[in-house]
Amino acid sequence: MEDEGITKEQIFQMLRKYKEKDLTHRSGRILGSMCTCPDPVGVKAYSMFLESNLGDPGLFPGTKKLEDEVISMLGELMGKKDVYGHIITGGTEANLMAMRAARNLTKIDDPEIIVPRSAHFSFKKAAEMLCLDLKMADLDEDYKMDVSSVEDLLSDKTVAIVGVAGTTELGKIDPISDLSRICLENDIYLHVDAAFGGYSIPFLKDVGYDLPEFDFSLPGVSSITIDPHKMGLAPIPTGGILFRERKYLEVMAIETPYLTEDLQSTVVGTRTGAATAATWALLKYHGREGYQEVSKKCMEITNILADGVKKAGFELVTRPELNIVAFSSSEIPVEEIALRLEDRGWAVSLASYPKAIRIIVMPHLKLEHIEAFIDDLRQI
Ligand code: 0PR
Repeated sequence: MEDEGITKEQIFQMLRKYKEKDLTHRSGRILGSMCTCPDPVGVKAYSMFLESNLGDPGLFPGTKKLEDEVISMLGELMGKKDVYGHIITGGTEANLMAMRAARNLTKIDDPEIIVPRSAHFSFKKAAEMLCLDLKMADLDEDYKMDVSSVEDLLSDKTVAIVGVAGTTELGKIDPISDLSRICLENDIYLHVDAAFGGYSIPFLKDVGYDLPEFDFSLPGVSSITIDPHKMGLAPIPTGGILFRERKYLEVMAIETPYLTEDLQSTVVGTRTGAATAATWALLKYHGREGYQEVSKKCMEITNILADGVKKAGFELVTRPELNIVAFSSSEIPVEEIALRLEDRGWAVSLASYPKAIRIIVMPHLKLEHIEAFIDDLRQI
């Protein structure tokens, strides 16, 4: 730090230089991100509540009320209006909270959790931090969690099973209704990671897509991760964790001696209320119909992309269930395809299992971007 400050003009001129180096979702060139351009309504709501700290909610009762309303709206979307939860930093923190609740509920020594091989790496972090033994269930031929593998891994040390509704790499929905049955029969905590799919599966079902049950309407589901900063169009960082019962928050509550609340269950202490305001504003602004439109458009473009990829001579890993297309080639290694696409200005990402180019058709991707991409693929 210099001794003397510089002018605002100098600062913002310098900041613009840094920002110019960044990619922007608006360009339509970012194909491998689960984030998108934040909706301006959410940005405005976010900026109104920058000062608000939900870590000390007694000082911000208006924001706390907004959070209660958001949790109830998200709960309703997930099949149960009276749920308990918080708006937090994202899917990683949500998954960590769910695993912490599951572990704290039992008194099992050397606790284990079962996650699908396709689970997001946040479960590896959670397992390490919470001293949980991570058991990976196999996937079936459609890259969904194999129920018989889950049954093989079950033991008297299992404290939680995790299913994913919208996997990170392929957008697949695990057989949550089977997991719900297994968890009820064995009295085990079931967490559904719908960080990506939570804001699209219900809306796609509304408009006629045939997608499986995955939420609190299944009686075995204990908690759900649902991220407003993915398909919910909220500014980052905005995640959501929902619990079926209050006891799951209570088993991980820590006393907070000098704050306006006595107990705190979230991982972070000081916690922005801005993310809550943005989520509230966007749910009200778009309504169910607005979000149906967003998801439907993404799926239409996904299907056009999937057809285009095949016509350009590549092989789809699997039929897209949500708005992710993964493909490879028998002739060119995927790393080489990615390099050639990068040379043409496309920021793609690679799926690890199986190895493939992975395109997430987020709301910032329009038909013209996908058509230009397919043209480039053909030339490759
Ligand atoms: N659960 C699922 C199913 C996810 O896909 C992700 C993230 C998480 C949990 C963790 O969420 P947070 O990253 O909010 O903690 N999925 C993306 C991924 O890791 C996140 C992402 C977004 C990555 C934008 C890159 C990017 O440019 O691939």
